[in-house]
Order: sequence, then structure tokens, then C-alpha cells
Amino acid sequence: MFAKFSAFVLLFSLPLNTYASLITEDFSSGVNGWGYVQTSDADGTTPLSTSTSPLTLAANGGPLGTGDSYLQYTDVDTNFMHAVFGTGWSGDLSAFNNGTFSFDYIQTAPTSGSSFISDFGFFRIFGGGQTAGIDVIPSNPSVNWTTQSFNFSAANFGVSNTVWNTILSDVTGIWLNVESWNGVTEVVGIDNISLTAATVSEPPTLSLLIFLLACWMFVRRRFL
Ligand SMILES: [Ca+2]
Ligand SMILES: [Ca+2]
Repeated sequence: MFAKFSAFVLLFSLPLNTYASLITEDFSSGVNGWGYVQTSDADGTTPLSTSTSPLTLAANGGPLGTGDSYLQYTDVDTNFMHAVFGTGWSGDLSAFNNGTFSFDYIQTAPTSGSSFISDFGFFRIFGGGQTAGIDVIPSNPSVNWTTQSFNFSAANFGVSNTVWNTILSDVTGIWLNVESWNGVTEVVGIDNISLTAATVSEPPTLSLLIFLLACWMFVRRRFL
């Protein structure tokens, strides 16, 4: 009887969901593997060899103000600079299919003018020998922190489910175009990057409840 009871306890101790449901980065513990690449084309995929880094960790001035660190990109040349995602943003991300991607962004310089580069905010993901990308920020970044969210799905990225699933099963890199202004003038920031898995659908939840009820009735009949 003890063995049966132990098995029952073990059953209820099993994790219901073994997949990660959130990837997030607020730069509170440093750069954390984030980097940059430069390309000659706005949405290009071939990194240039560059020696001057546009990347710094700003200790203050994130969306929460003093003490809120964020990642700052200062334009250094006429190429297009892209943020390269760091630790935790690679490997099998299949669990995030149809999830929600969100991040905060700002342009701290220039504070006025109209030399916007529309490719700012072009989000590109690489994986399984494939790539997909979309422009997630169609308008000018402002001097105030702004939050942008979008659906992390094949339909939104304009690729087939086959290509999308291939990418997500083995993500090798994610880039975000942070070149916002014509001329070597702009300073931009990003913070609070997150990817949240889609909510579990109702049918499996209902099935789980029925299963647990059946277990409880079994135990009640045998042990109580
Ligand atoms: Ca932060
Ligand atoms: Ca520029």
C-alpha cells in the first residue's frame, strides 16, 4: 500500500510544464552576452568587420529612471548597427511559438529633427539555416521610453509554419536594427526585452482537471 501511495505522491509532484515560459532581460546584471553587428544593408545578414563598438551599458536612465540600467547604442559610422541578443536567447525556442515579444526603446539623441531611418526596429531571427524578419517599429523613436509588443508567429513574420518551426527549433541568433537616424549622430537605448509563451489552451487544462479528479477518486476508494 505504501508503494502505491508513494507512486501517487510522485505523480502529483511531477512538474506540469517542463518548458520555460518566459525569457527576459533588464540588464540589471550587466550586458549579459548582448552585442552588436554592423551591416552595409539596412536589413542585411552579413556582419562587417568593425573595430569601434557602439555598445555601452548605461547605469541609469532606463524606463524606471535612476538605477535602472539599459543597453545604449551610439552610432559610430555610416553602416547599420544592430543589437545582437545575448545569453538565453538561443537554442530550442519552440515553446514560444505564437507567444508575445515585447521591449522598450528610446532615442536620446538627436532630440529633434526628421532624418528617421525606417528600418529602425527591424527584428531578425536566425535558426536551422533559415532566417525571418519584420520591421516591428514603423515610426520614429522618441526621447521618451516606448514599449512595443508583437506576436511571435509564422504569420506575423510572413513565413511558412515549416520554416518558422525550423528556425525556432534551433535559434542561432536574434538581431534588432537600432540604426535610427541618417548621419553618424544618434544614440538609442533598449531595455526590458521579453518573450512570453502563449497561454495554455483550455482543452488540455480541462483534461488535466478530469485526470486529477479521477486520481483523487481512486485514492479515496483505496486508502480512505
Ligand atoms: Ca533596465
Ligand atoms: Ca545613423
